[in-house]
Amino acid sequence: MKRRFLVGTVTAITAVGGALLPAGAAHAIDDVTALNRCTAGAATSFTSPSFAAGGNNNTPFDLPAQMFNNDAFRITATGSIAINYLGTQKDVGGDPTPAPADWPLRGQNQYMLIAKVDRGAVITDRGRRFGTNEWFPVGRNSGCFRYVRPTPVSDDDPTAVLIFSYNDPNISDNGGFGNIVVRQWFCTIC
Ligand SMILES: [Ca+2]
Repeated sequence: MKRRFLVGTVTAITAVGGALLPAGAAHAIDDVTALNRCTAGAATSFTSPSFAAGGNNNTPFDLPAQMFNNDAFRITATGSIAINYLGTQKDVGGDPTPAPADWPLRGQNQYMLIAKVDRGAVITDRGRRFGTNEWFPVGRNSGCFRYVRPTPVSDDDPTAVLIFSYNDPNISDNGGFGNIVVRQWFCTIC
């Protein structure tokens, strides 16, 4: 799958990444390079338009240039959802109360925006690893995180999608939507 390499910004992004690479860079070095570009606030390789993630369902987002090993991401969100039929509003950042064990993401803010990947895993800026289909915290700002994947994107193992939901044990009585923007920094050594 060569689709990414048709994107015009790749050359410029690679040059920025290369400048950050020390001599003799090995595979592991690139792990922090895309992440460094994210952390430094460098120009993104891709920024999505704002899109809605409904409070009462799971919303998939398919990256147009796919998700490659060592890509970095940062997701921001605004707005609020209704978390019950009474219409009680909760910001996408959720409540500071940690969610109990039977909620989708134990120990994180109740009702916050959460996400998962259907292939591969993510490692947050705090070093926490969330595997395939494990919800990870997003809220108003996910911070920079790295996507990892042991096998390349191929027809046999196609691209991953990000899936958004909310840290609520029952999303079926929810309403409204959060507004999401996904930022992506392409790996230089994928
Ligand atoms: Ca609910």
